[in-house]
Amino acid sequence: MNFTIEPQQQELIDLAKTIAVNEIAPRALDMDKTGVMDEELLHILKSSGLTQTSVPKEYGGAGLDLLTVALIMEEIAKGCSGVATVCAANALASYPVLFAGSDDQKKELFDCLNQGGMACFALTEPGAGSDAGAVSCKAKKVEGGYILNGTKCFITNAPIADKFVVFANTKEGGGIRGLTIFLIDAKTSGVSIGKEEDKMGIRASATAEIIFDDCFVPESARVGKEGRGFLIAMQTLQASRPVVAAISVGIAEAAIEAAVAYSHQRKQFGAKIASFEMVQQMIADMVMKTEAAKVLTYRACVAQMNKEKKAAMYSAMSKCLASDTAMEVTTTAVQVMGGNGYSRENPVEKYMRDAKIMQIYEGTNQIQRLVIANEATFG
Ligand code: COS
Repeated sequence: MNFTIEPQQQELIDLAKTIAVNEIAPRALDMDKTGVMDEELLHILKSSGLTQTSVPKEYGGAGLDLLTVALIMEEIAKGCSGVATVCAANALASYPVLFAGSDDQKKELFDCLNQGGMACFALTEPGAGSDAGAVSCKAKKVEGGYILNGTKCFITNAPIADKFVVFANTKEGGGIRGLTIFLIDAKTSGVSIGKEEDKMGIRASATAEIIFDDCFVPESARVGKEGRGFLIAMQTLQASRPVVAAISVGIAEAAIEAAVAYSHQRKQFGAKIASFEMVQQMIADMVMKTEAAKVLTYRACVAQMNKEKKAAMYSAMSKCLASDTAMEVTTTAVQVMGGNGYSRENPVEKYMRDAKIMQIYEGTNQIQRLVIANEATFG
């Protein structure tokens, strides 16, 4: 697999690495405890361009390709995957507008992100998770626009977002053919933030419900045609799953670094535990599996960038393998570190809790296997 990274793009990857080491990692355990993103850190991320990785050149952004976005998120995730999730959620919200939005809508969203604004992708509902077509949030056509009613849940960035990219149903009976996308300002009357989740991991990222109560939006808020929302949602998730894979790789790499450092320092039976073959076997497996996940992640980015026929399958494979690997590697890192790994004084138990969501969000790994099997069997 050949790929080149432009010097300008490499600069941003290096900047992400520096910020992860100097600004993110030192705050990660505190943010994990409080469940609140550090305000100063968010400001640093915004002013460094790390919350705007999806903005194209023609709208004042860096015009990064997917591989560069993934490499940036991998670096940020080494510092804290909750922070990477906050940055990646802006990209996730951008894709539907990039794929189907008008010039005005692109200006609205990307100007907002360029000025340090935040966005969220609001698809999931209490009754619509894996079954993304079961959205029951209604968008009723009225003169001049639509009236939205319904509740979205588990929405990353909802409490801090300025713009919501919302999936609602414009068809009477519902179903995937009625799914329609709207770009909605957070200050719109009839929109409110509901329950905020108290999560197991990625606690630096805020996750909440969004409630629409007779919320009127003008026709100009509709992104693309009525009924095209499911297709755009699938295209969006296909593009963003390799980013989840990259975040997973970042978590696994951070866990390996911590476990290896510990194995050099910890002595038992009169020797450093790094010299014991059973510990070496654990570390060998961690490194080998993470490297395999990394290669597949970059391959999925390239497949997506080249619009390859099997891009959806590569995307699903990368997300599934990398997140399963992150879960396994972080669990093994806790094992290498024993009681100290289990203590909240060390970051590996946080990595383990953070890794779990990677197997769940942006499509469970069961859904990824469904996508892979469909392509491998019938594609
Ligand atoms: N790109 C473009 N179109 C796609 C697509 C993709 N990657 N995947 C599916 N489609 C299209 C299909 O071609 C089909 O179109 P036609 O009916 O015109 O042929 C349509 O979408 C329906 O596809 P399908 O029949 O496969 O839909 P299903 O209802 O069976 O659902 C899964 C497919 C399960 C894969 C989908 O619902 C999914 O990804 N669910 C997980 C959702 C998710 O990730 N949620 C996380 C919350 S968002 S952070």
